[in-house]
Amino acid sequence: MKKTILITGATAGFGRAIARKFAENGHNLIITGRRKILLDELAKDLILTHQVDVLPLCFDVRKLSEVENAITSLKDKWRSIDVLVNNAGLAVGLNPIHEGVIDDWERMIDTNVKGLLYMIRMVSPLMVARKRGHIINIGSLAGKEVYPMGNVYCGSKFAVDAITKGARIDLVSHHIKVTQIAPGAADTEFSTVRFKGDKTRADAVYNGFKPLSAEDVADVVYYVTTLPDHVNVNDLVLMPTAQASAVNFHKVL
Ligand code: NDP
Ligand code: 8X3
Repeated sequence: MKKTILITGATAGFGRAIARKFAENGHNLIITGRRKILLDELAKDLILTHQVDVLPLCFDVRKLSEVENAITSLKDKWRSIDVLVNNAGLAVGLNPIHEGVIDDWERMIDTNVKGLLYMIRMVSPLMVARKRGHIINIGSLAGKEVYPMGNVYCGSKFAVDAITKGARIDLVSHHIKVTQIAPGAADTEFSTVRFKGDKTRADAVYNGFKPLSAEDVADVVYYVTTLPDHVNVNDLVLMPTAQASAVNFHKVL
């Protein structure tokens, strides 16, 4: 069955790979992000390559009015969202808490927590009305374990963990699946964003071991949407084989 999949943060990393994976499998997509050129390029490519319908929506998940406008102005054809992948998110900075940069904290909390909530608040009523749907939140190992200087990023992902559980409880009677996928280290734009464009520092994070790729994560996100109607993956921690915990890696340097 052809589904409609809404993916936030589809201009890079996991989101882009998730969009490709669903398009390869013939599903229609609403893709979002702030970088319009990248969104439009991806939409064009997926339409041409996979003959699916793709609606690019450029907005910032931190801005409630933009989220509201994006969802309320969807034409009927696009309102039947079967899967919402709440992927947009970021870490900014890696400082001990007493040296934390308040603007970094606000960007993380506004994006990872409030942006995710805004999306759920706008999309879940459409699912409730149809008595079907699947919300997939991209959490993190950082939402399971706290690591040195992870303070606020970890806090934001622990919040995703709790919000996922709460949403599942509230939506169970409406036949809506709620899943968290919590990856460990993955090589995307994530570390470049965290280190504010310092590529050398970002690349060093992945030295000496094979991290997850965006495609690894996309495969798992796709998989959880292929299960029978009565089966849900509540929570899935996905790790590189060479990573045992937030701070334990087998590195060969
Ligand atoms: P990337 O930096 O590669 O991609 C992040 C995506 O989020 C981009 O498409 C970006 O789009 C979008 N985004 C960021 N801020 C906003 C915003 N305010 N409004 C709309 N879109 C936004 O990172 P990843 O793919 O690695 O990260 C995706 C998710 O996975 C995040 O939630 C991250 O926390 C989580 N994660 C990442 C891990 C990793 O090691 N890489 C591991 C575990 C979890 P644009 O800039 O165009 O707005
Ligand atoms: C990203 C993984 O361990 O860098 O969420 O926080 S980690």
